[in-house]
Amino acid sequence: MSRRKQYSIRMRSVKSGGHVSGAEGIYERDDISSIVKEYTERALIHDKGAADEIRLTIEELKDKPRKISSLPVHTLNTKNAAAAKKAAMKILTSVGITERAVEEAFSALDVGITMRGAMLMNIEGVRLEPDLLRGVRVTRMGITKNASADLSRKLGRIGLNNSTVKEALILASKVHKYRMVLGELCISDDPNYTTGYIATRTHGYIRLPRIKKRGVPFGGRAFFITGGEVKDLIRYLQITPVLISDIKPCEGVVALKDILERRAHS
Ligand code: WAQ
Ligand code: MG
Repeated sequence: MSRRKQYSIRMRSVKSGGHVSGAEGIYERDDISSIVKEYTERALIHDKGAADEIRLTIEELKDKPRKISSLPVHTLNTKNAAAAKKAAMKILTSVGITERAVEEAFSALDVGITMRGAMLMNIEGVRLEPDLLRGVRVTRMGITKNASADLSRKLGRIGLNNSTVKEALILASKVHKYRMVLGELCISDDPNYTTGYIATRTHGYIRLPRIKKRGVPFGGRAFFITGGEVKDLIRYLQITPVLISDIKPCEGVVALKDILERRAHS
C-alpha cells in the first residue's frame, strides 16, 4: 500500500466571465507537473473557445481517499431527445422518483442557464440545494492508474475511450455511492456533445445519445435525493476524497427492457 501523499488537482476555465470547462483528479506528487500541463492545454483548446482565465488548485489531501468501484456502463440507442427523455423517465421512475420530478429536471436543464454545479431535487421535484444559481459541485474524485488503464481498455472495446466519458463516469460513481442519491440526469453543456446520461445505483451509468440537439450551448445535472441530511450529502459530494479503484463492465448498446430487468448491481 502506497503511503505517498496524494493531491487533488482541479482546473476551471472561464471566458468573458462564463464557465468554459473543468477537470480534476487525485494524483501523486510526481504526476503534478504533467497533469497541470494537460489541464492547461485542455482549457486553451475548447469547443467554446480558448479560456481567458484558468484557475488551478493543487491541494494535498489530509484524508486518505475512499476506494470504490465504478458504475457499470451501458448505452441505449435513443434516436432523438423525445426518446431519450422517455427512457430516462422509465428508468428514473422505476427507483421511486416521481414523473413530476423528472419533468422538473428536464425543464430546469432547458431554460438556458448553465449552473456550475448540480441541482439537488427530492423525489417530488422540489429543489434542495442551498445556492440555486450555483448548485452543488462534486469535487475531490479521481481514479487509480491501474483502474484508469482498465477503464480505457474496457471503453476502448466499445469505441468510448475519451476523457468526457471517463470523467463523467468517475463523477457519477462517486455520487451514487452515497445512499441518499437515487438517480441522476446529466446533459453536457458542450454544444457539440449531444450524448447525456442517467444513473442509478441499481441500473448503473446509462448513456443516452441525442438527448439534445447539436449546437445547444447549455446543459446541467440533477441529483434526485431521498430523505436524509442534505448538509452531510453536500459535504460528501464536495469534500470527501474518493478514488475509483475497480472497474465494472462497460457494455455497448443494450435494450431498455434489459436495463429495466437488471437488478444485479447495488
Ligand atoms: N459537479 C456538479 N455538477 C457539475 C460538475 C461537477 N463537478 N461539473 C459539471 N457539472 C454540471 C454543470 O451544470 C455543467 O453545465 C453540467 O453538469 C454538464 O457538465 O457517456 O460533459 O462537464 O458519453 O458539460 C456526459 C457523457 C458528458 C455522456 C457530460 O458534462 C457519455 C459533460 P459537462
Ligand atoms: Mg462541459
